[in-house]
Amino acid sequence: MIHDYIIKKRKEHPLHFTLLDPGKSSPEELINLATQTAAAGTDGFLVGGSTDLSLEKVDAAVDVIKETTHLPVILFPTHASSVSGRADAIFFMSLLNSESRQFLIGEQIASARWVKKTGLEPLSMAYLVVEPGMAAGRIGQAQPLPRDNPDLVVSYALAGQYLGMSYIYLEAGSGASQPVPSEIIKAVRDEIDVFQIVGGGIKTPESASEVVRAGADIVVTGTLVETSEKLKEDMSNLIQAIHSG
Ligand code: 1GP
Repeated sequence: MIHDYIIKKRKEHPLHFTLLDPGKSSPEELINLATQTAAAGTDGFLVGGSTDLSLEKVDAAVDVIKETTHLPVILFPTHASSVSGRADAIFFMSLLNSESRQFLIGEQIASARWVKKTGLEPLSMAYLVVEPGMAAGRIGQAQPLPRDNPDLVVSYALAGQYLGMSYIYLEAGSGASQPVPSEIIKAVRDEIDVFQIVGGGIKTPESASEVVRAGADIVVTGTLVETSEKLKEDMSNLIQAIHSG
């Protein structure tokens, strides 16, 4: 089970997950990205993106990543229509600060029976979009949570925990100029007992270390993987900073 894998690994060190977007990279590119990030020490892969991905694209992406590495492949979906039954698990998530019922519970209802049928392991997650939020905020129709209001983010995170969610994901948005502020990560860490995932705008070992020191259990990076010219080296440095945090 992937949840058990995460519990076990977290006892050793904070984790790094690599986000791969089948809307941005071809299957051939995904093989290269997965090979290099696995060699650099990533702990697992998230597959998803904010664009409208077809099921065929996600299926193909999951297949090539699973053929390339033995690491867990977890769906990070936007829509029920692109939930691939070939992954190991799915972040079964509700965007708690969305203003749209669709992202609070609609897509989840639409995918629930398919998750059951395919045997995907659901990892229950509260997804919180913090400013600037980028495409995740726009597409998810979120009112991004203010960067200067840790108390409000704690209220959302606690609500997620009390609703039974095992993971709280603080998302600044892919390509954000700055990660979620440390003050927010610390405040959430102090109040919740479940796993804290942080992503969006993390591009350097220094910013990754800061996020981990503030209290992230899992750090997600996507843009760096797509844009780095020395992928293996950049990822090794970033992942080392996270693992030693
Ligand atoms: C997006 O948090 C992830 O959902 C990753 O963000 O692309 O900025 O690394 P980046």
